Amino acid sequence: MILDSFKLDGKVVLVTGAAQGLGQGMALALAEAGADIASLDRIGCEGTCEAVRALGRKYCESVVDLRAASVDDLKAVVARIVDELGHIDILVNNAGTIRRTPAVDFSETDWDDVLQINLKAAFFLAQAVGRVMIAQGSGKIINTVSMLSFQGGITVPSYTASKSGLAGLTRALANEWAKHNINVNAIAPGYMATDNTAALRADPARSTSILDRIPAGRWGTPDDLRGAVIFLASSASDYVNGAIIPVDGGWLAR
Ligand code: GCO
Repeated sequence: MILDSFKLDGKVVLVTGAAQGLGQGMALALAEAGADIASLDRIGCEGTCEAVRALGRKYCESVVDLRAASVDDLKAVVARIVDELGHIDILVNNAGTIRRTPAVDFSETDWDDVLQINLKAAFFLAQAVGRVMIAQGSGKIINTVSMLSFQGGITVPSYTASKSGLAGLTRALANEWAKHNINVNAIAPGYMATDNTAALRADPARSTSILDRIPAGRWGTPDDLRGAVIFLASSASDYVNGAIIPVDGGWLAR
C-alpha cells in the first residue's frame, strides 16, 4: 500500500532544537509515523519527551549548547544515541538562532554565535551522523533552511548567511552521499508563528507587510511541516536528493 512508504516504524530520528516550535512539531510528527526520537537542545525537552512516550515510542535526550559544542562533543552525542537506541536513521538538523540588528551595526558576537549554531554545528553533526549512515548503507538528512536561503532578509545578516550556507551544504552532502543511499534534503519554512518571528509579529508594520505578502493569508505553524518532514524522512523520497521543499504559504511564489 502506498501509505506504507511513509511509515517510519523501527527508525531512529535525531532532531535538534526539539524542545519547542518547529523542531518539537517535527519530532512529534515523526514519532506519530512510528519513529523513536533522540532530541538535542540547549534545554531539556520535557514536553517533547512526554508526548513521544505517550505515543509508545522510545526517547532519549541530549542537552547540548551548540554554541559551545566542539566537533568531538558532537561525535560523542551521536555515539551515545547509537549506544542507547541502537542506530540513527534520520537526522533533522533544525536547531537555529537569529539575531536582529542592522548590518551597519552588526556585532562579531551576533555573527559568530549564529554561524556556529546554524551552520558549523549543523555540518559537523551531519558529518558525525553521516559516518554512521555510510557504515549502515542508508540514511536521511533533513536540514531546516529558510526563505532567507533564497532572499536577503532585513537586519538578520548572519541568519541569512547561515541559512544560505546550509542550503548549499544540503546540495554538497547530497552529491557526496547519494551513492551511500543517504538522501540529504531540506525544508524551507516560510514565516511561521514561533519564537523566531516573535519580534516581527509584535511589530505592526512588519507583521502587516509580511502577512500581505503571503498568498495563503496566514502565518505558518509547526503542524504545517508535518507532511514535508514525513515525506523526506521516509522511503517515499528515496529518489529525492539535494532538494529544498518550501513550506511557505506561497511566499516564494509571490
Ligand atoms: C526574518 C524572519 C525570517 C523567518 C524565516 C523565514 O527576519 O525575515 O525571522 O528569518 O524567521 O527564517 O524562512
